[in-house]
Amino acid sequence: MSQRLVLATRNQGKIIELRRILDAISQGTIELVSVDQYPDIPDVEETGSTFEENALLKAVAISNATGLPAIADDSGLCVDALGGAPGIFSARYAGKHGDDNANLNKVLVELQGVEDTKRSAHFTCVTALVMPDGRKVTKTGEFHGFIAHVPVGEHGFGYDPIFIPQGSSITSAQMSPHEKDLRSHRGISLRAIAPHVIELLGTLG
Ligand code: ITT
Repeated sequence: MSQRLVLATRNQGKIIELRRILDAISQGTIELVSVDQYPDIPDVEETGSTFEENALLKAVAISNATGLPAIADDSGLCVDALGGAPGIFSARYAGKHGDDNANLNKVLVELQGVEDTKRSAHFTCVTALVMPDGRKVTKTGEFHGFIAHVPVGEHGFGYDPIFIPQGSSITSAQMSPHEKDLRSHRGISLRAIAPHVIELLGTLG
C-alpha cells in the first residue's frame, strides 16, 4: 500500500522537480500529493532567518493542516559579490513573488560590470520532512557555480537561466532535467532525505 506525502509548495517548477526526483527514488511506494489540492490552506509566511527554519515552517504548517506527512524545501541563490544575497530573501527580492524574470533580471543588473572571476554563487536547499506526530528530519544540499551575463536555456525555473554550474559551460536551464537533478542542491538534499522518508512513512502502517 502506498503512503500519502504532501508536497508543501505552490512553486510549479519546484513541484515538477520534487515529483521527478522523489518518484524515481520511491518507485511508486509513495503517493505524492500537491498542496494545490488543498486550496483552502493559506500560504505560509517564510518568516525564518535560515533556509532550515523556513523549510520547517512550511512543512509543519501543511502537515498540521492536512494531518498527513509533508515535505517542503526552502532554497535560494547566494551570490558572493552581493554578500550572499538574494539568499533566503530571494523569493521577496524582486518584490514579486514567483516572477522568475524579475528576480533574475534584478541579479543581472546588480552584477553589471562585475568580472567573470568574481561572479561565483551557489544554491542551497534544505528539505524538511514533518510527520503528523511531530517527528522531523532536515537535509541540506548545495550547488556551486557562476552567474552568467545573459539568461540562456528553457529548462528548469527560477534563476536556472543565469546559473552556470561549476565545471560546466552551459546554464542549468540548458541541462537536461536528469543532468540537473544529479548535481543540484535539491537533488542532493532529496536523495539524502529519501531513506528517512521511506522509513518514517513505513511506520504509519
Ligand atoms: P515555495 O516557498 O512555495 O516552496 P518559492 O518560490 O518561495 O516556493 P523558495 O523560497 O524556496 O521558493 O526559492 C527562492 C527563490 O529561489 C525562488 O525565486 C526560486 O525560483 C529560486 N530557486 C529555488 N530553487 C531553484 C532552482 O533549482 N533553480 C533556479 N532557481 C531556484
